[in-house]
Amino acid sequence: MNENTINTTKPLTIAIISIFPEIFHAITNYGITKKAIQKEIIKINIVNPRNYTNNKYRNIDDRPYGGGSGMLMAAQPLKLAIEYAKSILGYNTKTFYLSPKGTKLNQKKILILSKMKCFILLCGRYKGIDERLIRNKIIDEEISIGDYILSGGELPAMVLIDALCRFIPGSLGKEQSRKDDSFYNGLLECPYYTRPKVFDNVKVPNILLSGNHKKIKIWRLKQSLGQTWMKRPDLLNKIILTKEENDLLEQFKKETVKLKDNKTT
Ligand code: 4H7
Repeated sequence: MNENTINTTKPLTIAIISIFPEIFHAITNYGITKKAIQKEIIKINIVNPRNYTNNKYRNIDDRPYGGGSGMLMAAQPLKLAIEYAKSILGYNTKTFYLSPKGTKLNQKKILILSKMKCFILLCGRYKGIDERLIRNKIIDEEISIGDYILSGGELPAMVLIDALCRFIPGSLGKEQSRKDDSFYNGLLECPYYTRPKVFDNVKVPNILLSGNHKKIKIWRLKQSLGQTWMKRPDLLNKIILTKEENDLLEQFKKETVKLKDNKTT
C-alpha cells in the first residue's frame, strides 16, 4: 500500500462482556493499544451483563446447586449480554471464554485472531459461569493465557488484546517493529544496550559501536539464536534453521563454552 491507496479495512471489533468495565481503561488509555483504538485499527465495545439482570438488586451471582463455597455467574444475564453484542457485530460472531480450562494462547493463535473481523470475549468472575453456557455452545471456545489462576477473566482478555494489537498492520509506529518481537520468527530477541557505554563495569559489545550495520545485523541474529538456545531450547525444535543460522548458532555455542571455561579457570 502506498500513500495514495485508501485503506478500506474496517477495524477489528472486540466486544467484551465484563462486570468491571473500568478495568479496561488499562488498555484503552495507555500505550500502543490506546493508539490502535484512536487510529480505528481496533474497536472495543464493553457490555456489562449487570444491565441484563431481572432482579431488583441487579445481582449477577447466584449460589451453586449442590452447595459449596463461592458464587457463580448466572446464565441468563450472560446469554442476554452475548446476544446484545451479536445484534451489533452479527449473529455468527464467535464468543471466547477466558478460562483456566481453555486451550493455551500462543503467538500462532494471536495471529489467527488478528485476522478476524470481530469476536466476543467473556470475562468470568467469582467461581466462573453456569456450565450450560458451555454445553449449549453459547460459548464457542475456551482460551487460557497460561497455567495459573486469576480472580477474573479481565486480565487475560487484556493480555490477548495487547498481543493482538501488535499483529495488526498500522498499530506499531516506525520505532517499534513487529519483526523485532520475540517469537516473530520463532526466536527470542537479541540483547539490547543503551547509554552509557560502560555500566557497572560492563561495556557494550564493541560491534554495536562499530557502525557496521551489516555486521550488527549478523551479530543480532547470532545473539537471537543464542538466547533461544540458552533460555528456551524447546523453541528451536519448532523451526527450521537456514545453513547460515545453523553456522551462527554453532559459533555462539563455541564462544559460550569458551566464556564458561574462562570463568571456571
Ligand atoms: C473462568 C472460569 C483465566 C474464569 C473460572 C481466568 C486464569 C485464567 C475464571 C475462573 C481465570 C487463565 C474463578 C477460576 C476463580 C479460579 C479461583 C477467572 N484464571 N476462575 N477461581 N489462565 N480466572 O487464562
